[in-house]
Amino acid sequence: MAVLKPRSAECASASLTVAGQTVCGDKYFVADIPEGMLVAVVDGIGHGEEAAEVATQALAMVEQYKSETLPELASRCDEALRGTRGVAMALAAFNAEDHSVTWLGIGNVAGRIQRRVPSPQHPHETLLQRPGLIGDQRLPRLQTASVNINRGDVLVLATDGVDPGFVKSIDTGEQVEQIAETLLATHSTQSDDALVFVIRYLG
Ligand SMILES: [Mn+2]
Repeated sequence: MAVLKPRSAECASASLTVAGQTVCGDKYFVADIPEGMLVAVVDGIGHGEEAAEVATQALAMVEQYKSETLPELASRCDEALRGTRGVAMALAAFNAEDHSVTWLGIGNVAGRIQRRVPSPQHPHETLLQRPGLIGDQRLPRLQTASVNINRGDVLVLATDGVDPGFVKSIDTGEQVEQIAETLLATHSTQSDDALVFVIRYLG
């Protein structure tokens, strides 16, 4: 079974804590899974300790149930977070066997696949963000989408402390650390916690 070795992907993140708070309520998780790699970005609703706590709780569930399908995983998180303030969440699972990414978004975490070489067959892709909240009773129907991914393509997940215009500023020629730092520096709204997670696929 093909597995994404560390050298098959490059990852970097950058985050910003909103002024007046000491902890960031936006967090990420990344781990190997049998078919490749799983990435999660969550935005704990609100700011400060309580937001950070619910984000940590969500990612603990992601870690525990990382081998399940994305809708199952999101449902597990939703059940565990009932009664909390909830999180927005994006999940992306890389499959190194068929070179695909399956992803799912609930609430305001944006996702973008920026092609190294875009073409009519392989355009840039934007994650469908379903309205809603993980931890809410009224979770929308959990629908995943799958897209192919090619060597050198860059996937970015960003919380809503980052202006959606960030998608126009992704330079796939830069180092992943530099992409993350640049997007945060040029597109953070400054009125919310902000987190950017960047992966370059090298499978
Ligand atoms: Mn936010």
